[in-house]
Amino acid sequence: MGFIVPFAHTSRCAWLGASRTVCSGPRLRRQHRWWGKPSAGAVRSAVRMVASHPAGTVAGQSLKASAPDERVRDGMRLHEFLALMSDPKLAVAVDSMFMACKVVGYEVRTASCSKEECVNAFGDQQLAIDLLADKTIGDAMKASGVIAVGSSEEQPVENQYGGDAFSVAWDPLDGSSIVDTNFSVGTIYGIWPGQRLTGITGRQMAAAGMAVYGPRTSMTVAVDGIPGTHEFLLIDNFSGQHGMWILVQSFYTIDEGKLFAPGNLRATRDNPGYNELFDYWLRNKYQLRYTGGMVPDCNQILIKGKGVFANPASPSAPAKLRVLYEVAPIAYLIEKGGGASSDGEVSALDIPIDATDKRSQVCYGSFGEVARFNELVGKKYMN
Ligand code: FBP
Repeated sequence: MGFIVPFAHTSRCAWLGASRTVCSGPRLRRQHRWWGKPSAGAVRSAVRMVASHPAGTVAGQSLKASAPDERVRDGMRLHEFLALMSDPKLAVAVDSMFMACKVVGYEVRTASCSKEECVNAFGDQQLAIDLLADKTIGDAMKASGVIAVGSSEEQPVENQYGGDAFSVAWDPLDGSSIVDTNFSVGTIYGIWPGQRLTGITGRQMAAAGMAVYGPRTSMTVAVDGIPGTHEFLLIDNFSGQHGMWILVQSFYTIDEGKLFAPGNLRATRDNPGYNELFDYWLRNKYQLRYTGGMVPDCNQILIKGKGVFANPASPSAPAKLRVLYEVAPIAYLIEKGGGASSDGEVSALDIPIDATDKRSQVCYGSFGEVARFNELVGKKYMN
């Protein structure tokens, strides 16, 4: 099923409003509510959107929420959110990932690292930080008791963990090329029902998340049965809430807007479509926001509620992002958050995962931006 560049999508965003302060963190973000009068600005942008976008399409059944879950509220604690989930075993799996990422956040923040090794605060030599993170997450998944199969980008095999309900795939520390430069990095994960991680697609996921280890430690998560994508903040200010995960905002729409994160830029040399798209962004004065870390670069699209992330392939710069550990889980978060994803033709949630090392080019963002990617880049250089 195809979607013509969605007009209704933009006008509906205009009905959003309500700002709020939640916890002690420096946060104030718009939360999308579904009632209120569309502002003149929103109508103008809707008109501009139709005028500026190619009649592109975005394939695949959107996971965009028809309305928010009124039970989800800012300031709620993680255990209150988990209690809303219909499957208690899935809640255990998600809770275990939150616990593991809290520890990984601490390890990232305190271990002084070079690429090869880490020396902890006690001067003890340690595994490189991504192997340390991988072990922390693997141990937590085993201990949860609900995970049948676990697999990570560090060990791309299907490990039997003895549980019976779910299987989980994770990239323990995405952004290995920027961790030593102290840029924000993150953990990405996807949870599937059942006992296998190949012969599946992202659309079968039951939950996904990405932890961001930046100035703050946060977790962006989406779960089956609860509309939208939600951001939790780890409180580490030695207050009464120290060590707690608190919900700070929810995302239901990704608007049209001029923010771009162009990955694998070397591919513009021999992918004319990507070169054309890059020119389009420059010509239309898009704001460049790219760190080289997929987690912060994609998370910003949910937080800003607009923009596009792309990592296209070309003959000399083939696709490197892995569908199981990176591409599909982030597609789930973006699409549940009201945006779109694509491999140049279909939603990234519909890419068959026939091997743990399957790689793909990808684009995430507003429906209009993804439609333009499909139009200009397509799948010419994806075998
Ligand atoms: P790793 O899995 O090796 O960390 O690589 C993934 C990644 O670093 C992404 O985080 C990022 O978006 C991309 O590679 C950067 O690609 P490029 O340097 O080609 O723009």
